[in-house]
Amino acid sequence: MKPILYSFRRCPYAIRARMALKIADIDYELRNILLRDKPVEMLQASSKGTVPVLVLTDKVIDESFDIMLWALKQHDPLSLLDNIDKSLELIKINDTSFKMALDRYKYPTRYKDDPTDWQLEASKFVKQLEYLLAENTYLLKNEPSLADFAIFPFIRQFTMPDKTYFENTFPQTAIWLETMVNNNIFKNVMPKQPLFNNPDIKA
Ligand SMILES: N[C@@H](CCC(=O)N[C@@H](CS)C(=O)NCC(=O)O)C(=O)O
Repeated sequence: MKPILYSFRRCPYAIRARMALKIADIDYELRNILLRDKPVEMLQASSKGTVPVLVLTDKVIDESFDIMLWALKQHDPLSLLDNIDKSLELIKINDTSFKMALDRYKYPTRYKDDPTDWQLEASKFVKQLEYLLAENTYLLKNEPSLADFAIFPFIRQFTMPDKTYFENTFPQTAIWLETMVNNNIFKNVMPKQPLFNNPDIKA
């Protein structure tokens, strides 16, 4: 059986998982879903109800970073698993304090907070990236590491509420993001695909 990936196209966690599977050249069945219409098969595999979920013959992996690690352990042509300590540090901040602030900045009505406070809070991490990107083309060296692939889908979301603020405040990060979104690996995993629950519709 091929691995099955439940995924929502625009989800940054699902994007990082799809990119790792692509880099590792893993042949898998993509089950493209909408968060408001989760397939029973997915919820049976993982009751958490989040994407991505990777179903393998012997186990289910329902954390995006673990899917990245699993994929790259199969095949790691870009040597992304070499010296990952610094990547791990950045990814941890991305996935915890930055993601929390990002959600509150992006959905102010959902959280009933002042989005400017959360813009400032989320900006602390982006500022850290900006310093790193003053040193190298990518976050940790002059070629992409695991951190670049794991983090940029979230920075892409950070640009959405106020692109001008992002570009003016973080010019190096803006250049880096542009490079990452123009990378063929990202482009390859982003086209709309038929929905698993409704194959006549592409989303
Ligand atoms: N820690 C999880 C988080 C995954 C996650 O929160 N995904 C969001 C979509 S971006 C989700 O599925 N949310 C469930 C929902 O909105 O119903 C991971 O890294 O895979």
